[in-house]
Amino acid sequence: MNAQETHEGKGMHEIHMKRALELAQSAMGHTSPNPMVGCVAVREGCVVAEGCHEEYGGFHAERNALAGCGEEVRGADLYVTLEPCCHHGKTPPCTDIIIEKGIGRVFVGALDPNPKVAGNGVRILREHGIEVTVGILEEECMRLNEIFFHYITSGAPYVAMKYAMTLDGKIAAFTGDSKWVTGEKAREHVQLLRKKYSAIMAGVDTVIADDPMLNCRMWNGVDPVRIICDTHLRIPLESRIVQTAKEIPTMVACAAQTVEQPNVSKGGTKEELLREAGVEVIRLDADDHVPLADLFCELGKRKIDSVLAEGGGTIHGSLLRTGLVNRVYAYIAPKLIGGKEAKSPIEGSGFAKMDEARQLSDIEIISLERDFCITGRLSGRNETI
Ligand code: AOF
Ligand code: ZN
Repeated sequence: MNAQETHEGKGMHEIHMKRALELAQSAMGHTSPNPMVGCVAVREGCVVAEGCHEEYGGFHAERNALAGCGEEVRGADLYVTLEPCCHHGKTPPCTDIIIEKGIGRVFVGALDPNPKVAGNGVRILREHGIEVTVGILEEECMRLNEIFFHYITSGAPYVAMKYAMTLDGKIAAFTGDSKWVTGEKAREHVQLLRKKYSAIMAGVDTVIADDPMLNCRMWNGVDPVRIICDTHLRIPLESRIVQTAKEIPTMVACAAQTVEQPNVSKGGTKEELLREAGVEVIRLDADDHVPLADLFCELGKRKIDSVLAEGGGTIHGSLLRTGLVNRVYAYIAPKLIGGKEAKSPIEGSGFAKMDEARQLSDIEIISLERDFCITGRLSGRNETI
């Protein structure tokens, strides 16, 4: 094999795109609702520049890679995980800097579904005589940004349902004891999800029972926005979530019809007291439950691109019926606890027939010491709840 072939082989394109993917992923948790994007410039087989989109509002991957470069990138090949943008957003178009620096060829992972880009980035580059190839490691590039792809095309957050259960399908013992179903490694993996997802959702019963923080406790972590579904505003003012609402964004969703008496001793209504504590109260048009589809719509408007539901069985039961769940993460501990009264991860009334069961696709099984995480995609079917 001569040097030219080594540089040109399909394998080489994939190696460079893999590096670009690695760079993209290094910014996980910091770019939302923007995508994670990585970029590598290669000349004569050597990497001469690289960068990624580091944070929302900051420069894009291409500008971060190329801005400080001169002659060394003239005529180079550029590998980008997402189609370069061509619009003026918070930053100037990436197509400008690619043209300006004299890049020779561009290899793109996946096209950008943002209507402001959507093929126009590639078109503009080609109009300037730059050779563009689309689809290097396309599946990986799309999977990395499944949240962005969903949010930019629907305006609704990407929803994942997460739970941990024993091999006999229980999330706690019949006494309610649930610490811990899975081991440390599996619980560390959950922290990674909390970094990846912009928001975490739980029911008020979980707050009352466990007084959790629902934050991200990993190194270099990012706390998700906490969203509590609480039809009748029962959340305790003393709970750790309310007490830390000034430091970690927190929303409580309740039914519009929830009527509260002023709490004279505490100096206001529950809603007023929650707001004072830093909680955003979202009232939704319903009387005896939180309408989840409407809640997601409100969250989408607030630029929340993804929600990790770590609810109890009730919330998960409602979520399953909405048909709005995009992904499931089921953590499974190979242990048995038994008990008719022991809770399971998805309650509600359930579906009547096995052929109504929701089927997951693109299944991935992750081994986490003694435990497993089974994750897969769910595709939509709507029932309004
Ligand atoms: C790229 N490279 O690294 C990223 C891109 O408001 P702005 O200026 O940050 O633009 C955000 C949009 O730009 C986003 O919705 C997506 O379409 C694209 N993101 N494009 O060429 C990047 N982060
Ligand atoms: Zn850009």
